Parts: sequence; structure tokens; C-alpha cells
Amino acid sequence: MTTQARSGRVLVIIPTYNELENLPLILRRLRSAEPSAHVLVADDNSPDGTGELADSLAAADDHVHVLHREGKQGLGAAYIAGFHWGLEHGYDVIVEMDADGSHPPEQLPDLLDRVDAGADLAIGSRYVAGGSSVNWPRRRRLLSWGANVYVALALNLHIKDSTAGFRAFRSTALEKLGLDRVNSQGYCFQVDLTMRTIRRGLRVDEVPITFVEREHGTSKMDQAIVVEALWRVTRWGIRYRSTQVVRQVRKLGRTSGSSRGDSGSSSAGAPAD
Ligand SMILES: Nc1nc2c(ncn2[C@@H]2O[C@H](COP(=O)(O)OP(=O)(O)O)[C@@H](O)[C@H]2O)c(=O)[nH]1
Ligand SMILES: [Mg+2]
Repeated sequence: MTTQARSGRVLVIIPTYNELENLPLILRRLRSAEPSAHVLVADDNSPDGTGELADSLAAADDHVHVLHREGKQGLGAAYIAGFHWGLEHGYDVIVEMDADGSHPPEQLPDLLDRVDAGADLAIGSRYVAGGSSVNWPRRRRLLSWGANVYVALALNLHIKDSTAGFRAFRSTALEKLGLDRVNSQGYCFQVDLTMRTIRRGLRVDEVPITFVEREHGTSKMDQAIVVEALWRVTRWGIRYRSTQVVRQVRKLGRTSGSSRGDSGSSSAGAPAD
């Protein structure tokens, strides 16, 4: 594990909504685990004053920046705004990390090492050998497991933890994903970006991490987030499977040497947007 000699400038985006107790703790850990990395706190006008606290922490540390957003618009929207900020400011690697300590900053160097070794996206995974989750309620474990099984069946991504939110993107990869067309608001945002990265033929590596349930504050996961994930993944799955069928039919048409001049047209082959 190294924290030196990164091949580029690193920005860690931390989205926050009511994370007053957690923010100073996570920033301290992050700054010591990867001292050269910069941090962008993307706060959605948290009623508990997390945004103001972020401002005062940023005033005392030139590696910390704050993006204030008008109101709660979901994790996906906060990350998209953060990605644009990071790309505009010339960072080479952009990281997603929760504020609540579930993503141990001490394991960030492992993700960055993998990007340095050539990955376009390094995912901190609970479900590869060596990965785990600690203190997670049974209900959340089941939800996470079910979501990953459903995504695997619907989208065929060959990723063990496609919903994971601790991840490092190479900026050149992010620029290819069509960020302006990402509409996922809640946590299916993670699946959306995993799918886009894979469908564009980019390299995705999974790195084992230990996910630790938060000790302070409360989760923002709610039923609407689960419903959004379900309908979006189902829609992507139907589109992916129908594209496959059309491709297969075309292939069969070609190999059977048909001379009937197949004039049918279809939209098969379009990348998942
Ligand atoms: N800016 C912003 N951050 C959010 C929003 N929803 C969740 N977050 C942050 O995203 C991270 C993960 O959320 P959390 O509630 O811990 O989700 P859980 O781990 O799935 O229970 C935390 O840092 C939250 O503060 C949102 O709508 N806007
Ligand atoms: Mg959490």
C-alpha cells in the first residue's frame, strides 16, 4: 500500500446531507490516509449545518473545497455536480466516498493503486475475496445482496458489487460516460455508472474493502430509492436483452447467407444511456 507518487491529482468527493458529526471525523482520517488528495464536500443545504461546518473546515485546509447545492436532490445529482467540478479543475482521478465512515479512508490507497495500475474504475467491493461488511443490519445485507443478484441477472455486468459507493474513476473514463445524460438520482446511480463504464469497454477492477455501518447520524436510504433502482434496472435490463436478441437475429441472418436483402432497421447496439 503506497500513498506517494500518484500518477495524477486526486479529488475525493464526499456528498453530505446531515452529516454534522461525521464530517470532521472522516476528513481527519482521509487527510491522514492520503495526504496529497483534495476533497470536495458536496452538500445539499443540510438543515443541521453540515454545509457551514464544511466551510469552516475548508477555510483551515487548502486541500478541502465545498460545493453548496440548493436542496436535497439525491446522491446521483450531487455526484454529477461534483464530477463536473473535478473535471473543470483538472483532477486526474475522482473518487466517490460516503461521509459516514462506511468507506474506510485507510483503504483508499488500495483503490488508487489499482487506478495507477491501469484500471479506469476501481470499485471498493464487499463481495470479492477479502471484502466484508461489519455491523450491517440483516435487512440491509439482504437488500444489497438482492440488488446485486438482480443487477447481475438483468444486466450481465460480471461485477460482484455493482452497487458499491466507494470507487475511484480515472477522469478520462468519466469524460466518456455521457454524464449529462445520467438521470439516476438515488443509489442506482452506482449501477448506472458501472454499466456505462463496462458498456464502453473500459477496465473495471474490484478491490476488497471492509464496509462499516455508520455510528453517527441516520441513513438516507428510503423506499423511493429502492423503487427507483428497481424500475431503472428493469428498464435497462429489457433494453439490454432486446438489443442482444436483435443482434443475434441479425447474426443468424448473415451467417445463413441470406440473399433476400434484409432491409429491416433497428436501434440495436446503442450504448446504455
Ligand atoms: N449531497 C447529498 N448527499 C446525500 C444525499 N443522500 C445521501 N447522501 C450522502 O450519501 C452518503 C451515503 O448515504 P447514507 O445515508 O449513508 O446511505 P446508506 O449507507 O446506503 O445508508 C452519505 O454521505 C450521505 O450524507 C443527497 O440527497 N444529497
Ligand atoms: Mg451510509
